[in-house]
Amino acid sequence: MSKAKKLRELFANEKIIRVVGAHNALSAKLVEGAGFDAVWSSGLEISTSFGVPDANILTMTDFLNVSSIMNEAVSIPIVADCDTGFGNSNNVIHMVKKYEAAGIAAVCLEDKYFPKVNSFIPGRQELASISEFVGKILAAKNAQLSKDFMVIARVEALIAGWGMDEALRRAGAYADAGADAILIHSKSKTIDEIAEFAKRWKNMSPLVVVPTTYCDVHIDDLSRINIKMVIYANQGIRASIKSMQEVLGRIHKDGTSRNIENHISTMEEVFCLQGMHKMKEDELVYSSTSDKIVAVIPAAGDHLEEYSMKDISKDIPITMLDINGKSLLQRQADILNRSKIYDIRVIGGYKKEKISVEGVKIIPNLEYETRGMIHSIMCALKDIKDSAFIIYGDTLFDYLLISKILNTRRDITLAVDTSNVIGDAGTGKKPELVLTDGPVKSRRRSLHQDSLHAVKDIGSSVKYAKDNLQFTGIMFLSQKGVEIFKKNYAKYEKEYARSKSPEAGTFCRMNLIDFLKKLHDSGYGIDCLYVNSGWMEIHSLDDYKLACSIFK
Ligand code: SPV
Ligand code: MG
Repeated sequence: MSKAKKLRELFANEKIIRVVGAHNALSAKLVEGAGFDAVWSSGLEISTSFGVPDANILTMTDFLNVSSIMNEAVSIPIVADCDTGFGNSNNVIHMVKKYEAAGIAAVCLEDKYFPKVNSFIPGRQELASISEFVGKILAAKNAQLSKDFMVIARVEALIAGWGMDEALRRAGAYADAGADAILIHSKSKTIDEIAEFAKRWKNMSPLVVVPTTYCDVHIDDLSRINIKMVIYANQGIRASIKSMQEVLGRIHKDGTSRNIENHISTMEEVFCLQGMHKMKEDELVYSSTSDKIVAVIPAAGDHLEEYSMKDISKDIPITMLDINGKSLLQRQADILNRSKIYDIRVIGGYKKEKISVEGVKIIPNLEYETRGMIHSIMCALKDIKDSAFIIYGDTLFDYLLISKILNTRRDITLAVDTSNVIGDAGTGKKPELVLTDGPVKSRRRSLHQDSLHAVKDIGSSVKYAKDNLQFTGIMFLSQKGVEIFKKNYAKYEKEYARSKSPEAGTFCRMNLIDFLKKLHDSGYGIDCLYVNSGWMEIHSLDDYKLACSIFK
């Protein structure tokens, strides 16, 4: 529905129409947000915002530009203050064409001489002749294309001191010429003048008022005397001037903005008004090229089995472990963001309510206590159609490792470490081992010409030996890789649901490495990217201390 039609419907409605003045997209949005019916594109406000007098100093194009910007920013109609029409009837014809084309619902013309001066400025308030102004109304109504576009005629006789009879005579002539409504303007301190006009007008056409000087009047009183539209023309800009002056004065005086912080809008409110959140949603939908990558971080389990971390990880999931002022998850997100990966989904279970990092989505896994990590991963992966990184929740890594693995572009790629595998000594977590078709001999310093090698075996069937490779907990899946994961997970789930074999129980406790082993055994190619630095896992207190010493 056009905005002009919307405004027509408001006029057809019983209720009084409430309109507020604005001068830019932001103030128009605030008018809409406060629940008003329409925006008054105020000549006074726009002139003030440009720092010039409200006296036809700005051009029609200046006013039209602002009106259009406001119109685009809100879904309620714009009623544009067009002063005297920016010249004679020729200018009015041009003006109506332009304003209507811009989607403005109504224009308001006042019966003063060009150049006008704001109605509240004493002295020169010169009225045009009735015939000249009637000519402008006729021109305007003739120029409009749609029947819904409205032309409001503004009577300035009371402002200019020409009396009630003259005001009524003029209003009658303008209504006869086709004006859709009459704005009867008054600078009286009380409603009496307007009430007398309204009484003698006998509702011949809808009346519009601007209660700036008679601000005591209540909307119900205006309704009672048959006013159809009320325009609070300038209260918005006056509020912002006062508020900005107070805040700026205080910052200047105090030498800090601390004291006014609670009296000003939050940055979040600013972003809301910009439409930032909608933009972010759109970005996810429309900027998802084939290059889009989602990071999935399983972090549902507790770390209580590791004795040295028992006290530290009792109240928080390991992903929220504080590493010198930033959580582990935040440090992961920072590196991923640097690699242009913004869609990060962490699977939470144990103490999941404690997980909070801006921009990171939390996906709950309620079965984390009874099921293995692959189920956690699938909680997130099931909704993903793009490529995905899978990264263990207790793993830290650097930017280079992520860029390297991104360049591989295989379907399933694991980052595996070629340096000496940290053994299964004492309480340490068992390393997840991999055998590849490449050189396996560990070395401190290495240069791999081709650092991608196919998996020959993986998981618990690989015997621990010094020169085996260790899975880092960082894996990349292409779109096809994600599909392979989803398809096979669903297949195994079905198989185990039907079978009574002891393997059914192992499916429940299946970890990522077991799942990879099954994929490998079923013939899927899994590639390993050789790395020998750039990552660490935080499993024990020593690991934690080491991480804290790295991130100063
Ligand atoms: C405006 O807002 O520009 C008006 C209303 O024309 S008034 O300032 O009251 O004249
Ligand atoms: Mg004005």
